[in-house]
Amino acid sequence: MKNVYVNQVGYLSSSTKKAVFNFQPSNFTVVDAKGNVVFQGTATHFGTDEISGEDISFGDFSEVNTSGQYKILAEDAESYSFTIKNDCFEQLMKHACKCFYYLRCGQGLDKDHAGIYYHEPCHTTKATVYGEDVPAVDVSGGWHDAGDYGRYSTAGSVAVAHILYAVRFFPNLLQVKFDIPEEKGDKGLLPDILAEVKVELNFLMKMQRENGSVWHKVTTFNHAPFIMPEADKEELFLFPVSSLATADIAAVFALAYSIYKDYDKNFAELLLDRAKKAYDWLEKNPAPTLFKNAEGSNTGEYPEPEDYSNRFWAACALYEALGDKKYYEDALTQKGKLLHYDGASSEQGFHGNMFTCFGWADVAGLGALSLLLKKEDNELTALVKADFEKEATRLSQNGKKNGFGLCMTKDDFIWGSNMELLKYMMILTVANKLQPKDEYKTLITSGLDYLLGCNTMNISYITGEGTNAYKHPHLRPTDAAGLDPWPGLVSGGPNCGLQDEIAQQIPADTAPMKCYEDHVQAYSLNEITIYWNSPLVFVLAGI
Ligand code: G3I
Ligand code: 9MR
Ligand code: ZN
Repeated sequence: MKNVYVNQVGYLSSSTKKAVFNFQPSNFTVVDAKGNVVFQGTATHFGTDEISGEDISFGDFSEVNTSGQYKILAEDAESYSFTIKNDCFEQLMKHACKCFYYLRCGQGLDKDHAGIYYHEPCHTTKATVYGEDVPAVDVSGGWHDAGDYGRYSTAGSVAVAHILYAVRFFPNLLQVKFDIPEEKGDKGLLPDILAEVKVELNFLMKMQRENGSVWHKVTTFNHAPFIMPEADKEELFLFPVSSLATADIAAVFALAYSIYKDYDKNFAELLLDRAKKAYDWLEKNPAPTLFKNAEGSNTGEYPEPEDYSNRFWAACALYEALGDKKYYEDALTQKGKLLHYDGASSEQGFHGNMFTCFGWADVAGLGALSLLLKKEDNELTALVKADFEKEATRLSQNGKKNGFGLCMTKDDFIWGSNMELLKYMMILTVANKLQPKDEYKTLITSGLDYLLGCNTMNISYITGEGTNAYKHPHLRPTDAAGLDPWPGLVSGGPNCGLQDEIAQQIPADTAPMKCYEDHVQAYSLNEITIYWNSPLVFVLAGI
């Protein structure tokens, strides 16, 4: 079938605008809502690329910048409609932020703020400390991780970090209002984004033990069936502490301290105190304490093979917050361990994407963001600046190898490929802040275009955004209630790994961009998580 792929939400008036064709029209037109032709362009043939597997042409219509609703016509095919506007992504940003509210655990969601997604308080019973004979602990609160009801310390810290670094780099995020219950600081109401993030920070504080260490996760022993959260009454377990969780929490609390101190002094002091306590524990326990699921338990493992990037992040974040040289020295030590572990050659002075990585596992890139915020002239800052530029250059080269101008290669189409893309878009956002370049902006635009429909599935990977947005996320509450999902949720996206039963029905030689199905049970393709939405918030704040 002939398709014209576009960003189904739309384009900022000033940005580059392109449509992608899976056929070879010689020209194309842009028509407005009344059917008037406002632009005629010629299409450029790209050829077949390895990520889409399709013979691609594309057309540029950047010249069209009058606000309005449009479509692209070429031969007998037409695109979905889209908007051109100055503030095209304002609603998307509100929706992306509100997703965290809908995922709140512990408290119920009230009808005033949640509407049809209202539910009773959930997961409020005390959690059993797995394998220990000690009293059960109240760790209620925070956000459900994803389509499941687990709450995981490393995943939660990283999601909060994406948002809070966004606040530091792009304070305009503090103005975004998305209709959540009000929360007071000591200087009046908190900005919505800080009120929402405080919910998760309060939970993460409960995950810290008296000795400063942090439980890796709290979940039922196995994933719940597809029931409402309040119907999930199975026993909750706190699974063992890890240095991964402890370091991530030290880092994110230090980062949060530097923001909340201007809004909520007592809360900020508490965060700092807890960050130091976690760091003390790390110092007393220098060997990695990694994590493995208990025998027979199937909830998220979030395993990591080492804790150097986590300790690097903690050291950088505390250094940024407090300025004590000791933390800087610690960061240098962890950098050495990371390079040694990875075997990355520093001879050309480039370390792959090690110091630009912001995932749930590799977090040295988050430490790099703290160094960039500190704005000091030192060895580590010079290193991470150079790495951001080199990684952005590599991404620019990737963008030339496919017809979508997308900065991804076939190896990026793994579980959560949309986050691989969003992480790259974060790198480009930061690189563009360090040294503005049109090609970085164009790549960010192409990334957003891809997520919002300019892809070979012709689908928007964000619920409710665009005419043909996916509708069946692997998400328990909406499925159990028989509701369409709320808007703003980022799907995991195409994954060549074919790691669930639905995905396994996709033929093995399918092109990476096509390894996707909008199916509620396809958890390796179509789940949602807090840390797939949080990098979207960062990227939109940057735009
Ligand atoms: O790192 C390797 C890479 O070297 C290799 O080339 C590639 C090809 O297979 O795989 C990469 O590893 C993948 C890993 O994620 C790193 O991103 C694994 O295949 C993949 O199975 C693994 O998926 C993770 C998944 O849990 C299973 O562990 C996802 O990243 C992670 O987001 C997801 O997290 C789940 C939680 O467990 C539970 N809650 C929902 C959440 C989202 O689905
Ligand atoms: O629903 C679970 C999802 O959140 C996880 O990402 C995924 C991998 O841990 O597991 C899903 O749960 C499935 C379980 O692992 C196996 N049985 C089917 C479950 C989904 O209904
Ligand atoms: Zn809950």
